[in-house]
Amino acid sequence: MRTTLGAEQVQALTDRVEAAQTGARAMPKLTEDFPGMTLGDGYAVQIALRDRWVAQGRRQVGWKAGLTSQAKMDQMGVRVPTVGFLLADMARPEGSAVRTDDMVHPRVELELAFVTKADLAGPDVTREQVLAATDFVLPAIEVIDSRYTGFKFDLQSVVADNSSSARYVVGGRPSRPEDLELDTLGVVLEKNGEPLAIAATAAVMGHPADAVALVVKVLHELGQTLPAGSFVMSGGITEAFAVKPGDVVAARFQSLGSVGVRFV
Ligand code: 0L1
Ligand code: MG
Repeated sequence: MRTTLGAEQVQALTDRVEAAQTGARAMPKLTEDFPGMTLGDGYAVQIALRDRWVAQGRRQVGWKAGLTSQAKMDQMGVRVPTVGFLLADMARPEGSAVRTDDMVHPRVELELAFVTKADLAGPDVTREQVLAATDFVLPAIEVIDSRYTGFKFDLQSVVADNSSSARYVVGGRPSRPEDLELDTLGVVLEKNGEPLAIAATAAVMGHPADAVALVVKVLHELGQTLPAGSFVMSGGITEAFAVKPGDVVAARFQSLGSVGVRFV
């Protein structure tokens, strides 16, 4: 990927993103100060943040695909799917109370998560290769939190902000991919007992395994691979919905069960 920022600028922007994330503070888009920033620069900041946190002892468990459904792209006005890293300490237990005071303006998404059993690498991984490399899938809720003012950003800025990654919750029944049609699973997202959105998993790039293939392709462009044992969230099936203290969210997946969480 083409980059324009020097190492010092990448570190300075990494400091800025880290401060916004850890302090739950909204910031202007990075492109306001660096209008020539490229997508490659956004990923350079994201990977620098990942490397910094891993060096501090935080453990990476995998990756997420973002903006993989038409509903999400329409909602955010961005046309290209993105990737973000997931750390073990971003996970919250199913049914637990998730704090909102350490986030800027959290939103929830309902996603199909994959756990892999074989390495995946390269620019042209197929849906079939992803499915063969998948140990099991399970329902997940992603809590995203853009650190940009008003949840408004461009592609370069959102990638630098780790594609708005914040928290995630998994639950339901882990299931083998060969036992299911992963593209035709119906899903319902409920908030406070009311259905907010009803959709099917095909909304994610036609098939959620294609989003995992896209993650592998982007990782290849960044000189990385997806090792066996990775946890991958394949992207929101519907648009994202804002949550506030007191809200209870449940994601119900056909054949896979439910996952729920409440916000405090
Ligand atoms: O998980 C996602 O789809 C988030 C991607 C980044 C854009 C956003 O914050 O909605
Ligand atoms: Mg997501």
